[in-house]
Amino acid sequence: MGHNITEKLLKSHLVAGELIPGKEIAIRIDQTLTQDATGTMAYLQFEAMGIPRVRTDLSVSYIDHNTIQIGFENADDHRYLKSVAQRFGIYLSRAGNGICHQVHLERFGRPGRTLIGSDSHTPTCGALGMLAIGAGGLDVALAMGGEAFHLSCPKVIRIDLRGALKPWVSAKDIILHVLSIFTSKGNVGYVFEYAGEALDGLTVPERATIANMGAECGVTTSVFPSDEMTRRFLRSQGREGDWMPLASDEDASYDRTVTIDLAGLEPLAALPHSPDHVRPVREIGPVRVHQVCIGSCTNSSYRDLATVAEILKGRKVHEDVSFIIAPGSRQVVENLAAHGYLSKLLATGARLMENACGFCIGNSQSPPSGGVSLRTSNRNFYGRSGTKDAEVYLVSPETAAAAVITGRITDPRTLGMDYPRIEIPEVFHVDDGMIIPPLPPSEAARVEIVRGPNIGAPPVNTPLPRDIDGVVTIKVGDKITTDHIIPAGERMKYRSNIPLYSRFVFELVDPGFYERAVAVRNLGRLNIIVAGHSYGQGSSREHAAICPMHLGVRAVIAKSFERIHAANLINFGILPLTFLDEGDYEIIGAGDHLRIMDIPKRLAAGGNLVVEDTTRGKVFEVAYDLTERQKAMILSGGALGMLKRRHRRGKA
Ligand code: MIC
Ligand code: SF4
Repeated sequence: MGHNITEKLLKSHLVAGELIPGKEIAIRIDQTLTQDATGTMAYLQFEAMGIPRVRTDLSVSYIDHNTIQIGFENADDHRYLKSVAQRFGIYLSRAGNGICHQVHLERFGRPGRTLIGSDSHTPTCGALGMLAIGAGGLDVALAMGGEAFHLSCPKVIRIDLRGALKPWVSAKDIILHVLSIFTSKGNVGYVFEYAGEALDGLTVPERATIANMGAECGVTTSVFPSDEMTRRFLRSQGREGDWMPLASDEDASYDRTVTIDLAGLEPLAALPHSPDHVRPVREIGPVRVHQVCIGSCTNSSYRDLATVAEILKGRKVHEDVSFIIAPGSRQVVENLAAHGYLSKLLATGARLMENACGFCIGNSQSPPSGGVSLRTSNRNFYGRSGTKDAEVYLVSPETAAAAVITGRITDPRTLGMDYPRIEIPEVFHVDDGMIIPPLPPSEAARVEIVRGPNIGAPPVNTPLPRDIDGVVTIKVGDKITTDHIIPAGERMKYRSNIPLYSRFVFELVDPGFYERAVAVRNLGRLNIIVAGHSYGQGSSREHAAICPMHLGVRAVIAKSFERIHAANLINFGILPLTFLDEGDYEIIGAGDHLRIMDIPKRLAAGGNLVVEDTTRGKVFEVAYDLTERQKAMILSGGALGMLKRRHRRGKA
């Protein structure tokens, strides 16, 4: 039988396991990417592994998240990242060069290759026919060290795109529609593979918008074929030589097929506070808008910004609206400028921001109190914008532009103008001057690594005790995101300083958590988190595991987990346990005293773990989904601890 694209990519990189959905496999990783907010920790971990140079075909370190630099911390991190890149053979994309996913798509992504990145939107490069997966920094560090990447062999859903988009409807509306079908939970362990005649009309940056937000569905990744469109895009980047064709076989099979008629789509929006809370824009009504932000790794390509410029040409921003533009890359800005679009945007009253994550991660441009913000980004989680009571809607660039003019949520089809269709340059102006290439090994070995006072040692957990004597320090509901667990925004500058950053764990949900967790830890007990479905949605930030670990959290009992977060918990020696009977979730209360006995023995036997809630006088069982490799990792206190011990044994 023939293979689909996902199977082909997995098969050509498989180093262990069999391609049986649900079974653990290991694949070889060709490329890695990191960004600064997760990268410092990833490189500290890489350093701890004691490997002289990265063993991938290509590794790139991007500086795009913490570029506001209030205080010395981030500038110190940037300096550290540069020195590490030079020491270990890594490309460095400097601050101001652009958002990692946009730049990687433009300059480095290659069809047929594997990529893992310490950022959950790494699947953006799936638009090029890559197998691109988001992971925790430690997994990326291991891949840089030449270790295979372990994952559960995914099931593949084919999304067949038919027909053609109507005017004013664009790629963002396709993925919002996909989110309305699949929602943001229950898709762990799947890959979305796009197919169908409509792909002929979708450029690579449009495909990238779709692949990018597959992350919000929680899938392992999204994949597109590599076809003539892909070739054209690579040619426009001066990289046609990187092209290879990649398509599914005629008789390939899929777990399921969903067909979408693009002609039936209309402008959509994700309402506060979840990307899957999708409604047609025309049904929302003329809600007053205070801010419009266009950018982020989802919608900041040349096509997106040039379209906005054409819609807004000759108009002025509504007086109640603050209009923010954050282009995806320096290349996008330079090409917009060369074709006259940048001046059109500026003449409209756009506030031009750096080519970085910026507003999307809430480290700048927070909306006013109770304000409504229309954004082209991918996440509108509660509080992420930096203003707790703000209402953030996720929309296409076209719908965002309509609100710039009217100051209201407006269906762009009602603007009464012709839909501008943008000519995409056959060849982009390309300048890689802001990317520092790796040094040759002899020079690299002499580079001194520069560490500022904000940069601590990578934290390592202790081996798991036989019994957990713990307290439920917090009980949370469904869909708790990593933004809830450890906020980014203005707190993100402490990413390299775990003791300091840990003070903000659950800050948005329960500001008393930190004090309580420390009190429990000081009593010599362990902390336990109890949660509902889809715990750890959203980002790949391993700080959502590291900081709780630092506070003595040793187990999370949830109804279900998101993939990257579960992997991060395991990597740092925290047990991810699931309720066998969801009724037990209702019984446990915050503050309860729990005992989980004989853990190593029970893990070895493969049976469920038994939890005794001594406060309620209840005993119940919990399950776990751990391979033998992961069990060993948890028992020895996480991946780094295990690796260090392995190295010590190797040396002895
Ligand atoms: C995000 O969009 O939430 C981030 C910030 O890019 C994160 C990574 C991080 O927390 O550093 C992600 O998506 O993985
Ligand atoms: Fe940056 Fe936002 Fe994309 Fe995360 S989602 S990588 S913060 S632009």
